[in-house]
Amino acid sequence: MERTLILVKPDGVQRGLIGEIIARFERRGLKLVGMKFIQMSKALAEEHYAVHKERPFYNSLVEYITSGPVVAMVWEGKDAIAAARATMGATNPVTAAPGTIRGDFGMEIGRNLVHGSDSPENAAKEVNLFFNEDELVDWNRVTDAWIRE
Ligand code: D4T
Repeated sequence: MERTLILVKPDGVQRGLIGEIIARFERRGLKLVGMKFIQMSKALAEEHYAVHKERPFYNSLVEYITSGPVVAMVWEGKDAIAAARATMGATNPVTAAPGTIRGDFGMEIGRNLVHGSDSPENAAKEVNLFFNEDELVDWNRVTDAWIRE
């Protein structure tokens, strides 16, 4: 079973899309194992986006992700990382397919509503960055037999 860190970014929160975004992961069949509503500190944002430190858009990324509260979540499932990224759509909402979160609600790369881990290594790092082990819930979902073969 794979886990992935998903963030509803400040634009998703401000635009009242928290429920809409969560519903898409939930309906897909991913299982929620952790969730919190937080204001990210600059230090947390800099660590989260450390891989982009040398990119020209790094400062605006940090400013954007700390500009208001975010919803941080851990979702679990078989191929959870790829499934979540497919549900989110391409990084740039303009090219994201209709039916995806970014394709349905976004217009610009700098306001792309959600973050999702892009590899198992990064997912492990990001989950640890946002959650302590005791904040993740191990639970049995009664519908699993109808979602997984
Ligand atoms: P995140 O990390 O937000 O889920 O986005 P992606 O995983 O889909 O995309 P990414 O790591 O390539 O980019 C991280 C973040 O930077 C913003 N960005 C990216 C930007 O503002 N300008 C750019 O040219 C690029 C490539 C958008 C997402």
